[in-house]
Amino acid sequence: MQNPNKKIYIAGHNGLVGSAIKKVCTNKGYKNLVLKTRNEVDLTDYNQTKEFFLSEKPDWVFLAAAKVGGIHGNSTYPTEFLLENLKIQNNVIESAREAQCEKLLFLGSSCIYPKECPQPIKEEFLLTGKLEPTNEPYAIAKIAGIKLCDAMNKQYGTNFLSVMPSNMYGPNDNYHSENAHVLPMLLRRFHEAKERGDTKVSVWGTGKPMREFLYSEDLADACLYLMENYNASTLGGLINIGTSKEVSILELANIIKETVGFKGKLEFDRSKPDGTMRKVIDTGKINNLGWMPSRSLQEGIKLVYQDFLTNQELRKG
Ligand code: GFB
Repeated sequence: MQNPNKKIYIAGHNGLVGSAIKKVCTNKGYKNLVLKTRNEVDLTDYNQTKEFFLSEKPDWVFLAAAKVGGIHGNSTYPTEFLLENLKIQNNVIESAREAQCEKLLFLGSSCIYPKECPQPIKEEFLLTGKLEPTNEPYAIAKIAGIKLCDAMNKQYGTNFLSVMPSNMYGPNDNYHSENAHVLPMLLRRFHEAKERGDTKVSVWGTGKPMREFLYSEDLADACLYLMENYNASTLGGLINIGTSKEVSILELANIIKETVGFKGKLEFDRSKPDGTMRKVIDTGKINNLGWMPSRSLQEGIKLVYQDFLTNQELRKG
């Protein structure tokens, strides 16, 4: 651990990833966390963001504030996914440079890589092909953020790193019935079907796409580990974080069905898109630095179901 009094700003501390980073930093003994809600500092507003950074002058910045969502949300609101993400990341990254922050960690997602990438996906495959159309606006915003961090490192000597996790899940997720990611949506759908005594549950697409799921606290642990140890000039500006373990959507649905205790059948809705068929990332770079994930998918889903049962009315959105 480094100096426990490091001033750490977590942008997006109430979200899936930001709340996990907050928990891991607190558990490791960091005492000086700066946490601001959207009402206190609107990160889509450059003047507010700059003023906040210049008065607080954090040492470390975790940039976990973003407009995120699943395949339907991404396809339905392409403008917001592009524009809100560009605004937030531009304002935060630029302000962090102006406030001379020591380090910044920018969070994206494995969907930034080309749709037809060789698998597992290495960091160097960025910008080697066309993107998956359902999440192109989000991916383009995140690629712009990676390039902004790289440009500042090169031109101004900053130490800003971009981290690309696989599909995330964990406590404090969004359970919206249409716009959320597959794991929380299926968890909610199976739970509600069980409560109503339904005999079947709809699963979108063919069930064949493969996904790699990472528990949010494992990601947070990796982010803090990197923050404490990385130097973007030796590590490069981009690093993947994942488990390297894939499951099909069918396998995922069956694990959730079992965890929830739903006894009926699955019904595939082929009118809904499959999206990318496969996107397993190569995690050799972070594994070689000494970091490994610790939770299995079965374990993680049990923890998330407990969180859902405790907070379900808050989470549905
Ligand atoms: O999490 P998800 O929506 O996003 O997962 P992506 C979509 C996959 O799960 C597709 C299937 O293959 C869907 O057909 N699926 C099955 C479902 N049932 C459901 C359901 O009830 N809801 C949802 N949402 N999907 C996102 C990107 O891609 O991944 C983002 O759009 C981001 O930009 C995120 O990168 C991590 O994995 O396809």
